[in-house]
Amino acid sequence: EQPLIKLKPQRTVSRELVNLDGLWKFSLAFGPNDTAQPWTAPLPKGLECPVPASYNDIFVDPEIHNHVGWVYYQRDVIVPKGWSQEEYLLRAESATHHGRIYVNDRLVAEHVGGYTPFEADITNVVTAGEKFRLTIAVNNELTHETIPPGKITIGEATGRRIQTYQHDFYNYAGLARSVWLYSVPRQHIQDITVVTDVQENNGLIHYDVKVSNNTSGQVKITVLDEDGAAVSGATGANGTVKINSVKLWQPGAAYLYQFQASIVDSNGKLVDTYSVATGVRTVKVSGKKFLINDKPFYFTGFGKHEDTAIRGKGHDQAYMVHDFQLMHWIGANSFRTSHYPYAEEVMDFADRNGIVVIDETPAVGLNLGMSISGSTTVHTWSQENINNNTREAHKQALRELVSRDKNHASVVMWSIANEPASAEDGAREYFEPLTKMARKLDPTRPITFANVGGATSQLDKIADLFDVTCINRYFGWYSQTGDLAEAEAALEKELQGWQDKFDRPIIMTEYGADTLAGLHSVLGLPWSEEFQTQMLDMYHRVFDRFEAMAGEHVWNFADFQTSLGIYRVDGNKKGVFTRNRQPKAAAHSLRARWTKLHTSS
Ligand code: GCB
Repeated sequence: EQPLIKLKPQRTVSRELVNLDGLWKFSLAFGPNDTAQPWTAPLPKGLECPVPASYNDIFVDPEIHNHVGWVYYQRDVIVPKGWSQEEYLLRAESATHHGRIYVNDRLVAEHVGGYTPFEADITNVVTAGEKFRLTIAVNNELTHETIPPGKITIGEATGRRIQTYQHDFYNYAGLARSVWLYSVPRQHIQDITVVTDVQENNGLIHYDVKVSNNTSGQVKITVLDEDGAAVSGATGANGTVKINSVKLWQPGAAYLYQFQASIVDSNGKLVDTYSVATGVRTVKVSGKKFLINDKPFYFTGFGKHEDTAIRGKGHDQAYMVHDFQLMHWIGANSFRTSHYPYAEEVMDFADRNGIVVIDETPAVGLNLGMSISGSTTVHTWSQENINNNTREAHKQALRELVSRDKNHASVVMWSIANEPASAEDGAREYFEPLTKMARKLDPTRPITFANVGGATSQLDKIADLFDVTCINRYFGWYSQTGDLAEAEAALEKELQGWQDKFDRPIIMTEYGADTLAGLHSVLGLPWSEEFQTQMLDMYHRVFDRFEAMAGEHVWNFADFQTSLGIYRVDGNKKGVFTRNRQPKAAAHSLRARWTKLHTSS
């Protein structure tokens, strides 16, 4: 059986890697019924689009910005001539939300789901040393049966297709992450799973290595410490390796071993090798505590977004490093990948930086009754809305997330969805199979979902299926607007309800207020920097009264772009930093609280 998602391409002594990022030719498809096959010929001369980047804000063209449907990216690629004895694959780290890869005229891979990678083995399609035309088609449409869901309507006057969706962040699309061509030996490692444990002073790595069917060689394991010294080893495709006097991976103090798996032939010759950076740590929920390495962990940090000006959701190393620097500066020890899996580079970087991650699927907006401009009376969990096909797509997204991110020490919990309609009839039937699947895919990490305001401890129908109570609340903003005394009472009541209901940790996974950087108010009126600060302070006062509180993630790390709407002025302004990462006043009060929390614990 082929692993669902292959190991992130790595250059090792047995594997080579060609990065295909850069400027690609770019073109829109003309319509949904377009019968043209643009991949069969060079795209017309004209537009070039950078990869990685969302295409929407690159061009000064509303037609492109608002496009609904397929777009095409194209470039020439040469398979290195030295690869004639190897297998070689193309890999797109993401194509939002539906991608097709064509080599010359031929379709070689197709994938639905915008935030996880997919590949094509092209060994038998192109000869080593030859040039080929690579076209990647990307479609941004969201329907009630995709994850995330959305809806396409037809403009009455224009006949134009209009995409709407229930989440507020903008539906950026395109090739927002890297594209690779890479080689693996004929006999190769297909997948590696590591699970770590600690016994007294020693670390254990339980492992499972999957190799290609044709493999005749033996699997050998070597574990190297950060100085490159071999500290443990084993033979065989699965088993346990022990590290004496282990250095643990700790929040804020990462330590990573290299778990090196190799295939060695009968003459002792190395056939293939691949390394997984492995942090040894344990995660457990015990009563009201979230334990990392058996110590209570209190989450401080943010719900984030992959979002920057011009690039949209394009992965950018400068922003990534800077964002982590800012998290460190402000005393954030963690973040949630709201509301979709982030670039794999971000997960690697979190591992190396000791930042803890709640890893979320792209299941956002499974909630049709929710609308910030007024309430509706639709039924979310129904054949015409979120139905069994949606759930199948959701299951697939979950499988791919776990398959991709299972080896990251930084990932301590899976978030199955953001703000589903968990108080509506049908929610339990929808979620129970998903929670079962998540536990089967990964019995080692707790699971959660981010509960929506209104689905209180009395009304919610699914929270008992999960391990940790994560709630998103906006008392003082969407309700009790501007009235922090009323909001405080409401928040207190809400937390009391959850604490009484379950003997387990509670994390506030969203709380915040839209804040226009530079707007000040001596009265602390909404939208001002003073209000944001005062509102967060109020939440913190309340959190500190509850024993079950295990964390606080402010919404959001930075301002981000949204779909159009009268509630948003050039995007969502709940950032503690502006879109270009300047601190608002609240950044300083958060910093004071969080750095103190961490020095006193
Ligand atoms: C929420 C959503 C988040 C929104 C936020 C807001 O509850 O989970 O995606 O951006 O509220 O600011 O309205």
